[in-house]
Amino acid sequence: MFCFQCQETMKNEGCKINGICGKQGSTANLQDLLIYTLKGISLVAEKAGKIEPAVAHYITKALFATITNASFDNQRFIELIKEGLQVREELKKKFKVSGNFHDSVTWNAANDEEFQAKAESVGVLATENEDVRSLRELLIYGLKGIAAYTDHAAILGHEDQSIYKFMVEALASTTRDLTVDEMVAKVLQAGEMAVRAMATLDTANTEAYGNPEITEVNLGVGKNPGILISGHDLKDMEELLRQTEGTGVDVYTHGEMLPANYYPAFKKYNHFIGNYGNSWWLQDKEFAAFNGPILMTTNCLIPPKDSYKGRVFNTGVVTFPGVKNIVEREAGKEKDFSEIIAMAKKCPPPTELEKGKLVGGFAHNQVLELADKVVAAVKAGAIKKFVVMAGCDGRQKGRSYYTEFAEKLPHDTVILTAGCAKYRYNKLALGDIGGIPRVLDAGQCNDSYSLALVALKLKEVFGLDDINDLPIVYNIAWYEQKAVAVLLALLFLGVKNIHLGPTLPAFLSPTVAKVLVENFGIAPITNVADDLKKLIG
Ligand code: SF4
Ligand code: SF3
Repeated sequence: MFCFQCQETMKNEGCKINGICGKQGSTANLQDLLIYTLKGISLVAEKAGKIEPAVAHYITKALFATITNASFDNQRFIELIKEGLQVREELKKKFKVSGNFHDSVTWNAANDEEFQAKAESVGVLATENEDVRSLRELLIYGLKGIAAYTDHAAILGHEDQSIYKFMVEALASTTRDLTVDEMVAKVLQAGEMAVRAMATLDTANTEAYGNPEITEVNLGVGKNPGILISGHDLKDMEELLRQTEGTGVDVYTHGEMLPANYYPAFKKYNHFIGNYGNSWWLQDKEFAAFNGPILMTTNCLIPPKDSYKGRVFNTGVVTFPGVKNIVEREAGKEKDFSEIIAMAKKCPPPTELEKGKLVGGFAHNQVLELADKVVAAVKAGAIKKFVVMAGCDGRQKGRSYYTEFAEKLPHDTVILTAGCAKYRYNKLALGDIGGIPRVLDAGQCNDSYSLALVALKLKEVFGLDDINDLPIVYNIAWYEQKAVAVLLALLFLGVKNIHLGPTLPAFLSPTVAKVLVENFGIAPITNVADDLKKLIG
């Protein structure tokens, strides 16, 4: 295997035997073969000149399944690859596409051993030139993030066909010898598509569940048994809340599901108690302490410990061998969570981890309602700078940098956040500026779109020509591929001088990193004191 798609990759070079994430080498290889199969399908779809909905949905689901910490199950990947081969052959037949124009269009395997053998030959390192490899993988990781957001939006009935068209073009492009400039252009186009994907998901979420609003989220526990729900899928959240109503079972969010607390449609449920615990990497301790069943709706799952494995349920693209999977909803019906609810009834209530409250819900609509107050605070000099600290959290010790950075920011700064990076500082007592909290949480990583909208609005209010003239600086933490999509989105929107940490991606070759530094001023973080001086002055 060779995988370097996430921030925790071995020695910031690449995982070569097994993943730091717990993914086996054979699983990583099958993920590579799945991506290779998608390239073949895309080449055929390009020749066919048409992307049918079933093909678009298959490509989206398959890309999403390869995101870090989503699926650890070889069998699931073999099924997905077989499905892909079928999709590819049917496309060829239907649109009379023939010829051996690329191996990804013709390869096949008779059994699981042949799948593994093929998988070993089509990985990341099959592209020998490190700059070509770097740009192709940057594009593919961006696509994975876009696919995740596209899938969530599609579940709520919102789709943008241009995104599917781009996925196909982009995947097909990675089989061709393009110039560096052409590859860079594709990567930037992925940024544009990431903006569209997040915008589509924003519309889907807010039309279905209302606009997030300022909310005090309870961090303590109640007396009833509970179900803990994590991940990013709000449709699962909706159905779980409806099915648990009146059962005596409470619902709590974990990790990236925390922002569900901000939506009016969910706040109306009295048995929705609040948020339990922190970000994904603490789940081994926190899931053990929760005592009741846990539903993982997307990444980030870590290999469950035996002490609580029997209480974990997966759904959507999340799969782990030996963990029960809640099957997809049939058209017009809900997913069936009755087994989880029945288990919860027999479990003790959660062990309390903390008490108190957390304030969030500052997505674009809510912030724009406060716009006058915010603008007045900036004009009066009460707010000197906004610091975007969005992105992901992770288990590396060095991420305490973000806690320290938040603590040491001057009191006339406001942190804008989204994604699970916030758990590094959202429980600090950072106070407020004239009633505006110093940490404004917009929501999940996809709600970084809200932060971009706020920046564009401020640019308009202050009559500026360039988004970079705003008193906003960017210190972003990344972990997995959705953060890659968010980063590309910000670059597409013209944001410069983003500081990225805890490390620059291993998949950026020195030449590609240089392109990003020279054209966009991207820089790695260094230490808190120097970065504060550089970003805040
Ligand atoms: Fe390693 Fe990250 Fe790939 Fe897992 S996802 S194998 S930790 S690079
Ligand atoms: Fe977190 Fe995985 Fe990225 Fe959605 S849940 S931000 S790491």
